[in-house]
Amino acid sequence: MDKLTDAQISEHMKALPNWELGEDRIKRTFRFGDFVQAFGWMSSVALVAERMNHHPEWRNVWATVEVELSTHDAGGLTELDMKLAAEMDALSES
Ligand code: H2B
Repeated sequence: MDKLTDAQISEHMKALPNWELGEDRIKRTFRFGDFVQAFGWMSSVALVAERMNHHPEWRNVWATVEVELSTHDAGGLTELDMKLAAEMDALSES
């Protein structure tokens, strides 16, 4: 999986307005109604992540989940990060 160029990253970020672009990663904090909703969402995301073989860095505190995505194998952002971010957004809306 190839690292995305700055131009490709900019294009992807248009579809991910709730995500913040860092040096080599994208970040978003998800807020849910309570711990069970947060952990339920994490469980759904875990299945998607495992299927993609692409795994999030995340931190859960009660109803909040802080997520950072990057592709360590590529040393930066790839299509996989953008795909997982979009899946996370979609699952948080359902
Ligand atoms: N997840 C993420 N986010 N980045 C990776 O580079 C990565 C991964 N690599 N999940 C995979 C697993 C790799 O470590 C294994 C060995 O396939």
